[in-house]
Amino acid sequence: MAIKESTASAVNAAPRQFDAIIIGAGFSGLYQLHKLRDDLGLNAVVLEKADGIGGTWYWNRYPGARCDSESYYYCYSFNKEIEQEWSWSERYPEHPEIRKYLNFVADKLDLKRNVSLNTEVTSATFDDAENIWTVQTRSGEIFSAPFLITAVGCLSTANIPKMKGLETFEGQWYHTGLWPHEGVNFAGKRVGQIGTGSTGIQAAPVIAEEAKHLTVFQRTANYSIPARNGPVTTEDVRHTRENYDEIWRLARAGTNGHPFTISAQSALSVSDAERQDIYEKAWERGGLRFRASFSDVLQNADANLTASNFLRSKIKEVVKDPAIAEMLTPYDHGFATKRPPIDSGYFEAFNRDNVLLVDIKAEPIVEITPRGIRTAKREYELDIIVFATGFDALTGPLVNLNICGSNGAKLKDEWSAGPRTYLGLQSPKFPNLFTITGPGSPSVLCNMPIAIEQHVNWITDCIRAMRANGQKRIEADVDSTEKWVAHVNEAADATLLPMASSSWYLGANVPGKPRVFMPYAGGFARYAAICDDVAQSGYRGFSLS
Ligand code: NA7
Repeated sequence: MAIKESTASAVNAAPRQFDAIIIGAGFSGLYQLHKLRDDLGLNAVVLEKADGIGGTWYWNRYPGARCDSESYYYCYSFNKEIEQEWSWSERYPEHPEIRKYLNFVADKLDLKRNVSLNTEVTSATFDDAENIWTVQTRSGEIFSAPFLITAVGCLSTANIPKMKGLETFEGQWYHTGLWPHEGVNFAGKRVGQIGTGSTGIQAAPVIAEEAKHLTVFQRTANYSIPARNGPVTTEDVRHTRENYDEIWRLARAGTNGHPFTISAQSALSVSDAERQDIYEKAWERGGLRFRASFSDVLQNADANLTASNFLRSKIKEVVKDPAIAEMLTPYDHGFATKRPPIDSGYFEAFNRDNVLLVDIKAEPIVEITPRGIRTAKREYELDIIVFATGFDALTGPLVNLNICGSNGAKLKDEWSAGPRTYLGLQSPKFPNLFTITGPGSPSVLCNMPIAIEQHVNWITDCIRAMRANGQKRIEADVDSTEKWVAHVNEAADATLLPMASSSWYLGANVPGKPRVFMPYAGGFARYAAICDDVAQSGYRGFSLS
């Protein structure tokens, strides 16, 4: 087996020395390995907690789990052979196909020999005298390298709410982000699902088909656009392969890393009939592109209201029972101010006899009992509880690594009031530590592979330049970080995004987490241009020595 496995026998062995350590073997870690090893000739290693590659897609195997970006651009763009050899089967790739794709890429580039699986990083400590990171793993292995790159993903720390009595539940319970590989048999079972974000909206219709009964516990009603998933035809594949250059050009030129442009016209500049027609067409086409129907859906509250109202009316059209339709209709936030889900039959599922909706704002969950979930009103008997309750997004996976930087500074403490990064790539007091798609970068507001490639290329170029100049240490300046944090806030405030008070972009889903808008909302193209400019200036805002 080419992939190396960490073993308990390695406990407290001498540090294994590398030029670079990468944490995580998803899209970002694999590409970073390829760049450092094959372009720079570095001795790099990827440390991966799981027993397989795939990152987010290794863990998220819940029913209905598929990507909301379309398959032809939810992939790498750096290798023409991969583009021409791989073909997707569906408009939105399902989780097994994404893992298959990543394995195909890893095999093609012979990456697995430098991936250490079953290797969970438990701490990382910087040595100021030597400019070396030392990384410890769960089994006691020690790795060291001048450069440490976290490629741990934005949505990889499950948010499992602390609900009274969960330990007394006599059925089974699962979090969607930690789904059992053997699957869950819902046949004949009474299932309770908590959470109606993108995940819950994907899972509910599939669970409803399989289970005897599904109760959906909804805290916040959500908008959703039909995905309109379907098979990819031979003609689609041919067209994509012939047009990849243009697809990537468009994706990199845009706000969200998608290969389509946001309309230049305001939702308020057209007649009601024209606007309705544009929304109808976008609804029929399906997917996240609905957001691009007008220029100002995310900038102007009145424009946003037109989209929100259109989608509210669709819920009422689809859901037969008006009382249930009303419960499912969001009023507390505007469309796309929280991450908009796309679905395959979500609202339709509530027309089924075996699906019940419970509004837990009206009847809060009081406790989990041995037999199910008790709300303020009654007990719901359940065999299985599915927590579709999301993630401690962006900062959770980083803070959990127990990172200790210069002079003993702890990332956990430094970020206690919210993440502080320069360009989302580095934080003061953490020299030679780079984060791929961390807070302060477009990350989750972007089609991830595009954001990942831009970061990996930038980090690789930075390390290349440092080596060429004989520099051993790079650290973000406090000043440039302060300015960047202010700019991240300013970029968010120029949109309606901070207005959704329950958004995970703000950390609002995790009790006690500071409310700070985390991703960079200024747009991918603008962000990439800033990063390029910083690099060309000789890494302005960083101290190099
Ligand atoms: P999300 O979008 O954070 O959704 C989580 C859902 O779970 C959401 O409806 C939450 O309600 C609900 N939730 C969270 N905690 C609780 C508690 N304690 N009680 C009841 N309900 C709760 O996570 P997803 O996994 O769906 O999606 C994450 C991203 O993955 C998605 O945006 C895409 O980028 C891919 P709330 O809205 O907070 O009231």
